[in-house]
Amino acid sequence: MDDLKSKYLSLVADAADEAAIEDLRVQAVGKKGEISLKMRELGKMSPEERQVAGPALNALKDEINSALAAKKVALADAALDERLRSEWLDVTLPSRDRRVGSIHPISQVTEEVSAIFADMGFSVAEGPQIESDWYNFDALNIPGHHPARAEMDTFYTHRGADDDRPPHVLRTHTSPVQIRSMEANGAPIRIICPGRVYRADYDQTHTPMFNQVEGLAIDKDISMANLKWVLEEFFSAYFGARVKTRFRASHFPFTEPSAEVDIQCSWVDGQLKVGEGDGWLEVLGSGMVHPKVLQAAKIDPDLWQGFAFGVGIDRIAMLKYGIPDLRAFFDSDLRWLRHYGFSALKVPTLHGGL
Ligand code: 2NL
Repeated sequence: MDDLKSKYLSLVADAADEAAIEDLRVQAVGKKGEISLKMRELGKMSPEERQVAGPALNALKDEINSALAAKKVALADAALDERLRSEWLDVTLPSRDRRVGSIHPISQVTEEVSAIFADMGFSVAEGPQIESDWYNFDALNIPGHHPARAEMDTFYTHRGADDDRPPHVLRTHTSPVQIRSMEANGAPIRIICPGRVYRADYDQTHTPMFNQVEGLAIDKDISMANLKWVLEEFFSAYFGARVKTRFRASHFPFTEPSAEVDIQCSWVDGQLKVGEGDGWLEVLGSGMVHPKVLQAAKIDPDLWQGFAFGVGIDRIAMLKYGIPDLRAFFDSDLRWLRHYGFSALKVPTLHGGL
């Protein structure tokens, strides 16, 4: 019995892990373990022998069980100590650098413009970028022979060989959105239509896709005086300084009379300043909506009249933020724009990353 005890206590002491302890438990006190076999022999003993051996075996079983349990706890403690020693974190290390997303400057300017016009009672209308030639041209009094309708200037969709419907176009302005709005809601109406437009043009100052915002106000007594006030109000709010405008007679098929609008500016040390000096910069086309256009949009030109205008978003974004080349908007790496003060790019990071 003493042999058994010293054998198992030393085996337990030497056990390297939990699996070894479990093996020892089965071997010593398991159903077919050495102690259990000894206990089974108690039946063959005389009562006197049994009275001595029984309690001794029980005591031995208890002792081995508690040695196993104690060793198990000791091993777990040692394992935890080892983990605490090896698995540590330097919480003072800087976090990993991450890329920071931001709002594209065109989207940002579109939001600014929409907010300013919203203050003047204009809501935002949107429509399809692939249009029928009716909405893009005919409804706007642009005749079939007009150069804008030539393949050279407009992207046309492809029709199948046996399909003789007229092809659709990528809208060349957001005017079709205004036609659709007039048709759907009637007059009076005050909307702006920002969005992507397409023209087959590519050089320093033209990209085949660009962004435009058009505005439309139709009521019983809207005049060009209202147009001038709205535009001056807009430019002043947008550029953050009182901006004068100059109207020059012009021609568009969809307005009559038509005017090109310049804003007041000056050049100081090679830098353009909007809203000061005696220079003028052309930024916008406008006019009173042509009666034929109202008619095409199911509005009675004998009852209603109004103004419309169109301006390039890219252009007014460049003017406000001093961006020299239109193609910058198509650069996927926009970090350079921080230089021009685009607020959405000034995202604070933990440790001065991007
Ligand atoms: C330009 C010219 C302009 C319009 C757009 C318009 C829309 C309707 C009816 C009449 Cl539905 N006009 N839009 C009017 C005048 C000029 O844009 O050169 N933009 C940069």
